[in-house]
Amino acid sequence: MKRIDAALHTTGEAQFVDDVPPPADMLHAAVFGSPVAHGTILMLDTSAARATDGVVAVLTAADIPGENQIGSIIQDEPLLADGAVHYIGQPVAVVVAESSEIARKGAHRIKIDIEKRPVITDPREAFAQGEIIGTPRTFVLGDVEAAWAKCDLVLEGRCDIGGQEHVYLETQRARAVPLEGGVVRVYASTQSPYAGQKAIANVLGLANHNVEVDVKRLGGGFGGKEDQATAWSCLVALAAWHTGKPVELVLRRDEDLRMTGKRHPYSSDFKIGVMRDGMIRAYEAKHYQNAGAAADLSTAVMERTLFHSTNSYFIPHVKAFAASCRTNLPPNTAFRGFGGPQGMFVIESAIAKAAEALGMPREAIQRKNLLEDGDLFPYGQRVERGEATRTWDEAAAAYDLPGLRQRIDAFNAAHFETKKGFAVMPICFGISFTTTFMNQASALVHVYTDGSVSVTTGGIEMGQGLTTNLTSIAAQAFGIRPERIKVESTNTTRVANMSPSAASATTLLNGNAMMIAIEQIMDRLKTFAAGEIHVPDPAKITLDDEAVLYDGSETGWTWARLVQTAYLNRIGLSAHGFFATPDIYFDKKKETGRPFAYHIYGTAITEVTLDCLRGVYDIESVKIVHDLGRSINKLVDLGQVEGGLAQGLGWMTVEDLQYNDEGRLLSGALATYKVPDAYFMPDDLQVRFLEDAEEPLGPYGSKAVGEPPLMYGIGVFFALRHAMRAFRGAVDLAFTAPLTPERVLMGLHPEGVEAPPVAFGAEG
Ligand code: MTE
Ligand code: LUZ
Ligand code: MOS
Repeated sequence: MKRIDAALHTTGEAQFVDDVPPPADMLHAAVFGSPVAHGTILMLDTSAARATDGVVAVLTAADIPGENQIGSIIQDEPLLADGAVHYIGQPVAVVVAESSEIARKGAHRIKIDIEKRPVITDPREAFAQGEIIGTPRTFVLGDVEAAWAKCDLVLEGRCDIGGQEHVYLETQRARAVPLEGGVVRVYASTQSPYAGQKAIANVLGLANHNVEVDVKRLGGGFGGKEDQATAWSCLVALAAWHTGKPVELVLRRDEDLRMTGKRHPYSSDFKIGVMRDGMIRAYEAKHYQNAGAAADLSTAVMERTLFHSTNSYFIPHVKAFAASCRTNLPPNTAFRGFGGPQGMFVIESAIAKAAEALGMPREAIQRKNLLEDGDLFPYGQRVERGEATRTWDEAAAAYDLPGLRQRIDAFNAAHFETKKGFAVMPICFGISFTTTFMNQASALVHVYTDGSVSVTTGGIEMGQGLTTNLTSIAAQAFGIRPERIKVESTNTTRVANMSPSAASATTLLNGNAMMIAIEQIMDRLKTFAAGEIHVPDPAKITLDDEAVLYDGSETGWTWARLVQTAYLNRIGLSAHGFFATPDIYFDKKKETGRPFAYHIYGTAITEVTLDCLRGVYDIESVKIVHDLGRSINKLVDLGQVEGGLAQGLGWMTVEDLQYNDEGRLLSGALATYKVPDAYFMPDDLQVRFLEDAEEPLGPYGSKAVGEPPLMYGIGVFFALRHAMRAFRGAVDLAFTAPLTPERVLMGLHPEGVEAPPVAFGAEG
């Protein structure tokens, strides 16, 4: 089956929030953001904006009828700044006008006077000053303090990891429509309709049932709309509440870049203890997370950093500490991997340092320490049906890992200014929201008398192929053609209390909820059919390609006849299904439990070529063995693997977020913030899916796929480091990401890029 949206996207027929023809009297909003990163508001003058021709309203914190609060985990984030500002771009006022041009003109006329206060952009500085969000946490396994003395070698180091802009194609936007009786409907581009509904209700002082949020699809979310779509929905709802008119807000790209949070930058310290044979005995990490100016999802992101702090390795003595540090940047948020990638980068850096010190190939240490069944994660869960060694060995064999090292060594011996490097990157990613209660989902299924089916779930189509997956699953569960199935918009009046579509678990959670609803309808239909067809056992009735079978044989009945007859006999043709992931729990006091339903494993081998005189490089190949379980749609899943990899490669290499000391985003346009394009991607990209890896919990044996492949991208950093060391092994290379061509050049030539680095031919 092809992706369900493909034709609509290709023809441009697919509708996003602002593509739906606007109501005649719709107004447009623009946001006035703080020009200063930290300070006290002394004066805010909106009179010139109000006096602008075509401006209908200018709203500030004082105009909020309910609570001026949108913080989800911790209530520390006002919708509109009140008294103080904490980052550049923080919404202070919203201007509502007849057009977006007029609204922006009005916003330009707002005058603000801010008494500046000290700006912090560095997480370690924030930590030192006690600017900590929530409480720091520590995961412990064994006893690192006692273990250090027993290690042959103990090494320490530091990592500095950059953030990442989501660059969803569709910027943040929302449209609010006031309905009768004070009810408001919001069309939003959000991964979390329920978060929007709750926040709007709170801001307007309404009951949840008086707020309806509807989401057709997203032009990408990548985590950037898990929490951070909420503010824009609240602002249009507030404007609609005041004006009584529909209001739309569409952020321009530059506004979106400036005002919204990103992947968290981290600064981390590591200490690793190894034996001469490459066994890792002890590992300690301290993570300082740059949370930005409000909590947002930072504490949950930080928790996942801890969960993934040992990646795919078993280490008997572990201590991992993390603190979420408040700075004067936009609140950082979810981004594909959700803190996991940062934790994995640090352990991979520690292993690189240990390998270099021991004079061993990095992959030898990695392979030796891979997780095996029964091993403990540093959070008390045991490895069950682990695939770290299986995916590694399959990748090593299929892609000739021993031959690759020989080929690269030979190349490097024969070339001076061009060097090659490679890295193996195993991944292990836990599936489930780490906040256990979020692992629940509902679905509403209707069968109409013509045999067509309507499905609503709490899941969001954000480009990842959820609609295609749900259609396939529903068609299979009913035994009917996929054309019979229509997946509806996600709507808070049809499905209540949904969790965000996130954590890669959308098909797992919502697919199962939908299957439970379908099973209820099918049970009723089968019981009814048994009577009509005069057969004894309803359980032996099945549907295959719309034919009703008994014990595998034709009955002469079809789906259409069955549904029509059931209706006339007053059999219910609708059902609501509810699913909650079984057997997961976590005790935050003891920091142990079984937080994940299962883990995703895989291995990537990355090869690069580096021009050591210019710092520029080419990603030659990335070759992956990945576990999808039993895929629902291989093309959809392949798209997820390749797309995730692209984002991971970009994060590690060219995507360089730069803020100055005043908290101003310098890479505030897509001209200065580079993302990987088709040419940047490896020429040779191969993906093999693991056989016989069905997941009993997933719909039809499928496994989650959305986030894990991003972490294959981490390999490119170590492949580049390998090539750099082949050119100049003696220089001390930093574990600073992204490894841009500029950083490569300066890393290779620390004495200055103009001086000739070494006598020609002296190294190789
Ligand atoms: N793929 C596309 N095309 N667009 C997206 O926004 N988001 C990613 C991933 N793949 C995303 C995507 C993220 S961050 C997550 S958590 C998952 O998809 C969410 O969808 P899933 O739960 O269905 O995998
Ligand atoms: N969101 C969340 C997530 O709230 N909890 C999680 O564990 C998570 N994991 C990945 C991505 N988003
Ligand atoms: Mo994805 S970071 O869970 O939205």
